[in-house]
Amino acid sequence: MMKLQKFVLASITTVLTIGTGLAFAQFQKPEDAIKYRQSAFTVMANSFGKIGAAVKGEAPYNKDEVAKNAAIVATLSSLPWQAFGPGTEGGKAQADVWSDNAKFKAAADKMQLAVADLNKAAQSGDLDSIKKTFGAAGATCKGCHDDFKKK
Ligand code: ASC
Repeated sequence: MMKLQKFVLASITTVLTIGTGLAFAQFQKPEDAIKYRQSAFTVMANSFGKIGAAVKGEAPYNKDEVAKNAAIVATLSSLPWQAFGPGTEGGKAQADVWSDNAKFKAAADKMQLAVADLNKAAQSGDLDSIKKTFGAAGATCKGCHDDFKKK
């Protein structure tokens, strides 16, 4: 085999080995995955709730605070999903997460788009847009909970 081909093959093998290793190494036990996803949701809910207080007039609207919290929500919104892998059933997740995974993924994507919109509005500081996008984002949280979270 030519040197270059050998190098490319070796590189691909290395990347695949490391990638697969990480995928398995990330969560040693299902409980670790459950704790990870619940923790991500907990931190998101904390920031989302703070935005909610400002949106509902329960707390003064502070542009920087809302922008900071919206950025936290937007950043964390990509994290929980990797912790719903096969074999991690449990916690407050309904079995439908795994049995209807395409629908769950679609709901997850919808939420991530909605909180990205909220973040954009929050960075702009336009309270009307923040209110609108906050409502839309909250609806994606609730929709997914209705379908996939145990009461
Ligand atoms: C929150 C929170 C949720 C959503 C949802 C919106 O603050 O913790 O899960 O909003 O209640 O309907």
